Amino acid sequence: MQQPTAPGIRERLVIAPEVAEALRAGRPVVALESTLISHGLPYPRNLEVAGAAEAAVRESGAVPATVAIRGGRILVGLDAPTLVELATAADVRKVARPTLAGALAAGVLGATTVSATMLAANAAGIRVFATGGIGGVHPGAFETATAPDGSRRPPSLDVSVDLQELAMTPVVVVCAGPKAILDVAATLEVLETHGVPVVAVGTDELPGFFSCSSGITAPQHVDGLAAAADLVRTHLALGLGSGVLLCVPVPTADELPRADAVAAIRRATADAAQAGIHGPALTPWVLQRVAELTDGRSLRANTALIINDARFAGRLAAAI
Ligand code: PSU
Ligand code: MN
Repeated sequence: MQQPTAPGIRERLVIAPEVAEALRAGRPVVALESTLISHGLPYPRNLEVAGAAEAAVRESGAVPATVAIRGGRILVGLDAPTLVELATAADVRKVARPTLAGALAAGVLGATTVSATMLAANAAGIRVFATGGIGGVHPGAFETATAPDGSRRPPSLDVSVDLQELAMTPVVVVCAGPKAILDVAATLEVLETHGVPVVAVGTDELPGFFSCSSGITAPQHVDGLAAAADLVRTHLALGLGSGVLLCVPVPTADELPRADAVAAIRRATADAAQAGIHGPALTPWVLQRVAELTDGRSLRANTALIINDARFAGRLAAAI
């Protein structure tokens, strides 16, 4: 599984001066993804969250490096106008490992998902990356489903490339748990098969993205920052080649109660199947539908958890 950093990726990087300076001096840097800005949250909430996540990284003593794609280059660290463009432009491309070359060759404006952001971070020498939730195994990926009209749908095989990237790229991803719109138990199994440590922080239950808990016991857990930093340092020093998934629960005051989240997600997932949504469009579509069904309460949780993850990642980067 282990791969050396693809040298061609390094040649494509445009690292912002502040980020380059911090990396040279060995100061902590945290990578942030941009798909949650372009596809994960509505405007203007997305722009507020992007700014607040960068501010949270700074407050915890690290330099933020939001990643995006433009003009055949991978930008590591964005200026304010580029953040605004990502938050407002209608035609931002969602770029993951399989679509990286296509987006670079076409020269388009692109937002990076977890997989593409990990590739960029690794090439830049950034070890810690904060996001909201990773992609994973979608419900129905492995089972035959029965549609409302009685017809049978074959397994979709929709498993996010994020899981494969965590297996291949030694970057620590801080999230609030696999997105609750996924088959979380199946996602954990695939991560285990790929040798990716999944570690809950401050709780022995796996955080449930919108809610503090998913109702599933975490494969591993640590008490807090110091123990998380020890585990991460040890994992990276072993040189296994894989990343680590650290799961930090959304702050209790901002969570969407699990029963509400489950009901909205069940409905949104059924609506997506009815509407024939699949592939890369599925995750953004379901997130938006959940926001509608919860009268925006899912957005409050989503916002809070992203900022909370960014703050924790900043402290972690400073600690390792
Ligand atoms: N987390 C969020 N909102 C998002 C995503 C994560 O809170 O929009 C994005 C991430 O970029 C993740 C992607 O990598 O969704 C997964 O998409 P897919 O399921 O198509 O692999
Ligand atoms: Mn997918």
